[in-house]
Amino acid sequence: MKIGITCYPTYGGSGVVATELGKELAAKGHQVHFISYAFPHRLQHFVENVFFHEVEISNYPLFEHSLYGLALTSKMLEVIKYEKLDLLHVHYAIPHATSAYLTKQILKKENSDIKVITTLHGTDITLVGLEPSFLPLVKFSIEESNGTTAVSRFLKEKTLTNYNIESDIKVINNFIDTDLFSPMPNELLRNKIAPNGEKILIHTSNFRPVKRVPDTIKILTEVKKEIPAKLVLIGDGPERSECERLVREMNLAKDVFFLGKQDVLQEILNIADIFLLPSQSESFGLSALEAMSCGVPVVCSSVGGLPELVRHNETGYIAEFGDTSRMAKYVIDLLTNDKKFNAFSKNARLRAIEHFDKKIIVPQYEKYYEEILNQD
Ligand code: GMT
Repeated sequence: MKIGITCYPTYGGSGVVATELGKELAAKGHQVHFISYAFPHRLQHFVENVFFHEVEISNYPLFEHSLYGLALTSKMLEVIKYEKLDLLHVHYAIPHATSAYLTKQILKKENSDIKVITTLHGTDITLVGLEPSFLPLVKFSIEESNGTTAVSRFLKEKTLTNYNIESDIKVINNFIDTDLFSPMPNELLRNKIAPNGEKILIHTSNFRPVKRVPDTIKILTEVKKEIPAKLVLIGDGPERSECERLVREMNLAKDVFFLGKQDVLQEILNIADIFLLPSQSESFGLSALEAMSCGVPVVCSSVGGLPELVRHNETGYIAEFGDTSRMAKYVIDLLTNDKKFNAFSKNARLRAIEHFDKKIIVPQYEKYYEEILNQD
């Protein structure tokens, strides 16, 4: 099969899922063409059967604002025609699903067609898409896709109700390479962060307000009252400066490590005892799955798709969003009970392997592609 994949190429979860999917499909013999404004960061180097087509953005002086959606449409048209694609799979509805719709319409005028699948990831539905100016466009673009998938049951239900969508949505969960993200003790790195045997809490995100990163600092403060602990924060984004300010103000500079954007996440996740995800909104929580796959139990909020991923009292703990005291209690509970901690760690790893391994999920996409291609 020849598949075009459009995604945001940088650090967001949707781009990670799209790129890993493309790599897996290519390894299975499909030809994959990424169409985006930059080289997907998880692609890193040459991969057989994978091609990259960069969307060129015109600098014409009249266009004060970037015409990305239109430039993307032009590139989609070009790649579909010349590479003879069977299918276009776009990740994140805005503006990708709309560009794909426009591409389809132009092709129809030329007596040609392309099947479009849109995968909904999160904020395209729960945040940006709900803005009144975007809502009708997102609804239309989803309904005009030949197929739509959502990364959790929560996201499917949210889309059906909030947008009053008439077409069906298939749930295909996010996935992980459980061989790559696996338990690998790294005492050297661990000792650098926690030289006196302190426990290590970790959080990775894009530091957007929905992630509630300051809550991880509040949790650390509570935990430190009972157990010596450190907090490692990975990633970057709009709230990072505020978090750094908070850390200075609370005199925690020696206990909180801001590592910025990191490429080899699995190595750092492996030094952690607990992964924190206190988000206000989270359609799936890929970062939590990455931690679970490394055998790190998760303490998170009860929002969105997180309860579909994290099993309360089994692979981690779930608390009301914003209830940092309860989250801290859960962390202390786990970190002071070795037997329970080891069981949770084993359960977390097992859940990743049994339900979210790439070997289980990628064939679900392939099957769905066949289904859509065989539709009239
Ligand atoms: O939060 C991000 O880093 C990006 C964001 C997005 O909208 O692209 O992630 C969403 O997609 C991920 C991959 O499917 C999910 O694991 C995240 O839960 C989801 N983020 C939110 O819902 C806030």
